Amino acid sequence: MSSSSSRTMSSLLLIASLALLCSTTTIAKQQYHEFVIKEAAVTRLCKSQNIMTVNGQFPGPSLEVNEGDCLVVKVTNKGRYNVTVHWHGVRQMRTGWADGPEYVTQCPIRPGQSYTYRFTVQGQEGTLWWHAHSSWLRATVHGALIIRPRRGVAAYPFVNHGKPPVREIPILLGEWWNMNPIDVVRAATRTGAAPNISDAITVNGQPGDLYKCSSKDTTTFPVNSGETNLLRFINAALNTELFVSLAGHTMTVVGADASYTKPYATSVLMIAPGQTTDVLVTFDQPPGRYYLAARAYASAQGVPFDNTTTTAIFDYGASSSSTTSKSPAMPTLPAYNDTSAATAFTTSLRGLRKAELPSRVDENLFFTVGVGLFNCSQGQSCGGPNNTRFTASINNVSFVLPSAVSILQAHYHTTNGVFTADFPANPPVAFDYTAQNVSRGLWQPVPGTKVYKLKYGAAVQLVLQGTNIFAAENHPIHIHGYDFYILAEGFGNFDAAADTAKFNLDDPPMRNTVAVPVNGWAVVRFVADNPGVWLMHCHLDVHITWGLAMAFLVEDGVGVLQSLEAPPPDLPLC
Ligand SMILES: [Cu+2]
Repeated sequence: MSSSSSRTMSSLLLIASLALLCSTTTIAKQQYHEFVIKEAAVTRLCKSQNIMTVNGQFPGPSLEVNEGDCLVVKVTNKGRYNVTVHWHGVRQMRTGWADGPEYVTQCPIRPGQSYTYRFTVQGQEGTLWWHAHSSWLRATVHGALIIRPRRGVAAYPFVNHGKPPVREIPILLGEWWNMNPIDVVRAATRTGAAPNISDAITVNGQPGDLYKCSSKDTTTFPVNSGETNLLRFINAALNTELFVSLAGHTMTVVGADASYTKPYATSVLMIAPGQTTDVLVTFDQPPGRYYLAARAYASAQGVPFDNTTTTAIFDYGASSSSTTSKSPAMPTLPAYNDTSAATAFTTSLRGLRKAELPSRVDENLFFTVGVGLFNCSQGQSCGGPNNTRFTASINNVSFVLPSAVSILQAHYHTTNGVFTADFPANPPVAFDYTAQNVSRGLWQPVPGTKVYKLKYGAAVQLVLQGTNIFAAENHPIHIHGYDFYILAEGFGNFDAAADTAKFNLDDPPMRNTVAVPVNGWAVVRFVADNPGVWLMHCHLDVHITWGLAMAFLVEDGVGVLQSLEAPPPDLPLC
């Protein structure tokens, strides 16, 4: 070996070992946190119940890092259910073992056990979040993950009169059941029927003034007159896409899913589960109290949903009793079925900078996404419509998790029999996906644990095509381990000949979750530069429960820096 190549090799090894140790440069730092999963008693909607929490907090603790920092989070399970934690939107370059989806990248942390997640947050700035990725625990086990620009060397690209925002306010939108959410999903899985809808939408864990027994605990955000603040919205709800509005104030979107956007001024946001939206608001109205309100965007016709409205209060001028006695101003929200309002919002977002897109496409994928119904087989409970069981699928495969080992472990140790690599690149049968009456013969998917293999560095274009099977619906599709550009979206069937011309290759928004229009399509592009096994799924938990998921298996490239790290020694066993 020549001296220069041995020097290259040793510096590569040095970089690799530094990455493993999680200590990086002098600027970046390592943060250590302990998450104890445990029950806590809370009262909502006049009723006390025990919920699963992190450290007894609901919502859970906010983690605040600077870009480039390394997080070390020891999760100890003192609850009664298996649990894992997913760091939603974090790219996890080479650290798939820390991604978290149960039976995909790790076996669950059993009650009494612990596991330490180690990863670096790099190349992403804005708002992400963390949540349990096991059954429906994420209903109450979730919190914000805030990423500020790198310490000392970078700043927000948005300023107001040369000043950064005065306050930064995380706003977690959630969904509340007057029941243990685990019991809700278990009942649905047993009967085959749809799970119960939630009883409330929440802002930072509180339903707000429009619900019984809730007024005294309504979330209130104190602000000062004239200041510009950064609101970091996270939709942590399980099954509900949300419209959000703030009375009397314009919101200027500056980021989504921890990627910056061109500033976009609007009176209403649509945030799907899994998505985040960062907005600037200048509090320049007459001092007083203003409601922030959120309620469902429910795109599936005839499907029950939580039609309640959550509120929180922005308060500037609360100290005088004359203003507190008046009820706060209420914003106007779009109707629950206002697809035009949802589409107007999502299609207005643009990336801040010019996209770095490869001109070539190596993998042209076309995936149908939608729900379906299994016919009843003998001995089954079939509580779905007309004696069926609800299901969901991608390209007619209804995803089944393994149970003895995770897919990533099976891949790393080349264990056979856990998954197959034959996930189809196209629907097995082409049909009119968005027709009024899709033939009943196409409503029943095939269960399977299938992955789609990608070569390291492959440029992937993926058309996500919604179907009108059972009921068309806007599906928030999330890809683990990747951000992707959204090149275009539309209604009806994707038509390559006509729709390719509409692609925005200049400044498309980059996200980790795309809300695929109801009875429509979205086209995303990414480069497979992160080796590992990466779940892609609908972020409506009811749909992932039914199998609306698949996984990409991205192969190692050349050398250690293009390869998945070795599994950590404390990786849980199944
Ligand atoms: Cu869905």
